[in-house]
Amino acid sequence: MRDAVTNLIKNYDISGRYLDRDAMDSLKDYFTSGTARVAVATMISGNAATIVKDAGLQLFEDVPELIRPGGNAYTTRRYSACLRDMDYYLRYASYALVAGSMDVLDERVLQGLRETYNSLGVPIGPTVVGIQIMKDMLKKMATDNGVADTSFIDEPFEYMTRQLSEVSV
Ligand SMILES: CCC1=C(C)/C(=C/C2=NC(=C\c3[nH]c(/C=C4\NC(=O)[C@H](C)[C@H]4CC)c(C)c3CCC(=O)O)/C(CCC(=O)O)=C2C)NC1=O
Repeated sequence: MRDAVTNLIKNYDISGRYLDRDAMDSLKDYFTSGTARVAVATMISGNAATIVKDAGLQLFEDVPELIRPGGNAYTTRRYSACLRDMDYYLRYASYALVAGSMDVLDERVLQGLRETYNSLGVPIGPTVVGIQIMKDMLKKMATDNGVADTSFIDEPFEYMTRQLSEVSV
């Protein structure tokens, strides 16, 4: 599992180069956004249960067939499994935000996930809707808490969305 700094060092080490101007720029970006990354991760930790619950309610309002008979989140067991998955996405997104790297998502969340979902009939489209709802809630919360530029929050949520949606060839 790597973060923005170890990723960069690894790339330079492979070609035996000293850190150059580009490296310094990207390190500077990472450290400059560090305070905001930690602030958002703290916000996530303190509000995770509420974010997951509210995002779930919003998702089931947007896609009500999920919790009707025949829907994949129908029955208490599957409803809870769905919210638990949302909680995984949120928690790992907070790790990826702090790390400034999507590596942890590849390693711990996304590997084999599409295959699992496909074999259990968990629909990807609505899962992505749930991920996007959490992203939007979080960005609003960050703005309300004085985080000036919330664009970095997009990255892990967009990354999971892209990886989940990717059509296999
Ligand atoms: C930390 C990494 C990690 C992830 C991501 C993960 C996901 C994950 N979600 C699962 C199931 C599931 N996932 C869902 C999720 C949903 N159903 C819907 O209709 C919604 C669209 C969606 C919620 C947004 C449901 C309902 C199940 C249970 C399906 C079943 O057993 O029939 C399963 C199958 C095993 C189980 O039930 O626990 C896995 C492995 N597990 C992990 O360890």
